[in-house]
Amino acid sequence: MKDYDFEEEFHARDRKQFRKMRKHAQDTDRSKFKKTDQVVQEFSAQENAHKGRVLSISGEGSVVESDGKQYLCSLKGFLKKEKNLTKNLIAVGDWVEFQIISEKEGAITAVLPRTTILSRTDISGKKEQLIAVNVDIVVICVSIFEPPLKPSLIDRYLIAAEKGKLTPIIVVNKIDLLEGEKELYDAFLEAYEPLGYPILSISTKTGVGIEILRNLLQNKTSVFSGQSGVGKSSILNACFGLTLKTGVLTQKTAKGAHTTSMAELITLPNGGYCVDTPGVRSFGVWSLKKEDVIEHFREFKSRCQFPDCSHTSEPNCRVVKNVKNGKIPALRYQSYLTLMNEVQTQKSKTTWN
Ligand SMILES: Nc1nc2c(ncn2[C@@H]2O[C@H](COP(=O)(O)OP(=O)(O)OP(=O)(O)O)[C@@H](O)[C@H]2O)c(=O)[nH]1
Ligand SMILES: [Mg+2]
Ligand SMILES: [Zn+2]
Repeated sequence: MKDYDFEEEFHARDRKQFRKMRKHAQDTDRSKFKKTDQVVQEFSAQENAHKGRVLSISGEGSVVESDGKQYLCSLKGFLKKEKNLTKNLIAVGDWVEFQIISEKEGAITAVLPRTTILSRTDISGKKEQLIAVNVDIVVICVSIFEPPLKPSLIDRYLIAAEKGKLTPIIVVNKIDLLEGEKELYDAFLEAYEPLGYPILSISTKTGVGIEILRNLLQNKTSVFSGQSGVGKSSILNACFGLTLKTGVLTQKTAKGAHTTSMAELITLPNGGYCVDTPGVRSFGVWSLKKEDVIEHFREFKSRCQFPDCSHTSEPNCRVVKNVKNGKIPALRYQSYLTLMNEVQTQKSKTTWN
């Protein structure tokens, strides 16, 4: 299987197909579309605005829920003109105003102010892509093996969470696979536990940790993020008795098969919401700056005697010395170097293999 740099590339195949079908439908049925335009105008005159929440977005439009009903909504033309540095105007979790066109259709007229934003750099490297908004918690899902741990991906999500005002929780799934091979897991805990982020080790296979996670997410809105195949959908199924589609790993690379194809806001049985997202292969933090990286690796600051040190090649830098003598975990420093290298070379999009 081809390795896709961004999951969009993977799913683009389906979207292309869908666009073709839509174009064909439009070409062959102009009357229907004209009629819809007309109805939208009539409703606009009546200022018949409803408030709703965006559950999912696809090529067909945005599914908006309001008063227990779902409407497939298009965007009003004037909203589209606002497109600038943001790739998508509407995101999963958005509160919107919309006009009802029919039993199942609507048109979004306004997007209400957002409290939190989880975003990334889009495939072009030039625009911000919103993943989910108005979400309290980002669950950073990782596994130690299958797929292998990528510490710099964790740091990318942690930085994105801080920028977007979300509370991060790191969930290490698949700990049933650790038997006898705990070295990398221990190194990860040694590096990340002292930083104070909540870390929870779980297994959907044995059930360990599932109840704790369920309680943490109850009555909150959370977004599940991470590489394809780490078990995001499996965890949600285990915690909340859902039936989300889960996939198998490719045997050769132990990577996921991009099973979840679009972000979706799901109502939890006993209160709260969660967003399942498609797994990423790379995650560029939108508008990542050197200061963001320095701020994120704040534990280095007190270790170094030089105020403007990059902690890379400066002679006598105590951070470098502490890495050498093991006082700073190599795992964390390696992640720092990866991110610093990215901002210094002005690359907004990188892979980290
Ligand atoms: N050994 C083990 N395997 C697990 C565990 N949790 C999930 N898996 C397996 O991991 C594979 C991928 O799970 P998914 O839930 O589809 O992963 P995902 O993160 O949602 O993947 P995408 O939707 O592609 O992003 C499946 O074969 C699951 O059965 C676990 O705790 N232990
Ligand atoms: Mg999934
Ligand atoms: Zn230094």
